[in-house]
Amino acid sequence: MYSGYLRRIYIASVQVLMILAVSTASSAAINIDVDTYDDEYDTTANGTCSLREAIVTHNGDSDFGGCTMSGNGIRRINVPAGEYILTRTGDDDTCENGDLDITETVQIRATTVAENDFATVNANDIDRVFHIIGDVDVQIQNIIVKDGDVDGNGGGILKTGTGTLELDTSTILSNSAGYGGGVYNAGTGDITIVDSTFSGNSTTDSGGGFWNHDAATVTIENSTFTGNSSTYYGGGVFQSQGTLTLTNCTVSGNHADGSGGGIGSSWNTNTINLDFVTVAGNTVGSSGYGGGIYADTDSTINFRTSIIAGNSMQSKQGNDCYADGTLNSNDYNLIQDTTDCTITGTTTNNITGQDPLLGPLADNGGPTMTHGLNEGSPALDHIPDTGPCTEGADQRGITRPDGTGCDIGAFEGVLVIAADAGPDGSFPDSGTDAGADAGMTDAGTDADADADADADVDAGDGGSDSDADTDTDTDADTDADTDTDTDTDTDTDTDSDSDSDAGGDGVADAGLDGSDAEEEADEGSGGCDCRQTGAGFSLFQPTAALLNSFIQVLF
Ligand SMILES: [Ca+2]
Ligand SMILES: [Ca+2]
Ligand SMILES: [Ca+2]
Ligand SMILES: [Ca+2]
Repeated sequence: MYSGYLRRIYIASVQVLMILAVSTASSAAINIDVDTYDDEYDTTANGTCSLREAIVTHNGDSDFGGCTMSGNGIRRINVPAGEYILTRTGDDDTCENGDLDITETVQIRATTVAENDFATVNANDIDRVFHIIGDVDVQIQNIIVKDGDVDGNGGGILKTGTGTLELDTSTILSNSAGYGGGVYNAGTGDITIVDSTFSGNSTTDSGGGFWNHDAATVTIENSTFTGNSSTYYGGGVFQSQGTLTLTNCTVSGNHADGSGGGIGSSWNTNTINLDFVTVAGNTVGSSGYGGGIYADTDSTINFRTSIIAGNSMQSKQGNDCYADGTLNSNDYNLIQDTTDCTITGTTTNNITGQDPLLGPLADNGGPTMTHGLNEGSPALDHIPDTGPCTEGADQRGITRPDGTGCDIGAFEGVLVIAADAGPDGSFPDSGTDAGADAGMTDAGTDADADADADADVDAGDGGSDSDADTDTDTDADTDADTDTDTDTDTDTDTDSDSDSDAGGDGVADAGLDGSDAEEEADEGSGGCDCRQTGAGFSLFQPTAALLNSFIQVLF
């Protein structure tokens, strides 16, 4: 689904990962290789080693269930790509049933990584997925943590203790919990999250995607939170203690019934830092303040070089932001709507009241989804390359700056939509119309800017389609071009011919070339007989998803 250039970047990245994986694999490790997708817990070893049994083996430092420890060094569980569905119901902390309880330092990683081919651990709503207990260090790499469900803390992952947790190139997907739908931190150890996605997680309290509840230091880089929801604070991210820093991250399309649709903080003294972050399209319900970000009384949110735009509240205050505590600007932000939002700090080079012209959340290259910047965005090149441009690459890994300066937010560069103009029946074609056609922002050269609402690709007009498309085609012709398109040409179309496909060819009137005997006289003042192009394109209706797949980036 990548364009050629991005595919090459992706393949190159995978190759680098593979090289790293090989080099890592050759380093000293106590390896356990999982070799069954079944959720086994065999007190008498049966010859196959499940993920659950592998964790038990490391926890107990003794071969179990068919798993065999080998080597020495760091502890590692190698998990082939595919889906591992947890089926053993029951609530314990011994890893026999329900969630996978980890009580020993370990690295769990997928071993045969390819595009869309990670290892999925699916709790199938019987319990959470991973429960990290005690002062142990855990690394989870290339794993999709899916469909955990608990009434308590952490639907996907619950972490306690003073050890560290690293989530690397992983996805926390569709988990639900009472507190912290995706991941809940109840320990003081550092948490690092890189190149990961939190999507579709939910909670009946706060922290739809992630809740940092303890005095931990949380570092999140190059990651995306989208489609998460909470009943109280923080649809995407919530913090009630500690320090949480988001760098090169996207927080998009999350919802809280309470305050902080994208990011919220409350309860105890805590600090959130945003650096090159895009917070867009998040919402709060009728009791909520701050559709994008919300800082409660004891909270400070420091933000710089970040976009906060297109978020909305329902009936309280602060579409993009709201502070009962402190929203401290460290400059070079773009805040679209500052109504009811008190911002302190350095605001000299902030942009306010402007639309950043974001593209849709999409696969723009790199391991996570991002919002691209359309041409003309005020966020482009706003940050001088020296000084405030502290990040040498964007969320995708694209080098900053592109152009004359660094761009505000998580994405560097200009989105360009692949040419799709010509009525040549192929896609993408070689035309120059990069137009909207399916609701996307027109970045192209088509003079009419694709303002017509019809579904045709609107390219054959060469910019001459100035009619208002109200043609109701009152003529009586019954040939194939009976105007099934929705254009509504303003010409009055007095064509009173009664041709009934005089050409006899049963196909759309070939139009203005004079070659078809049924040539109509209703070209109208606009000069565009759109019925012809409409008929010609009836076989091709590009979807937004298909268009998204052809988004490219200018370098
Ligand atoms: Ca077994
Ligand atoms: Ca447990
Ligand atoms: Ca358990
Ligand atoms: Ca730039």
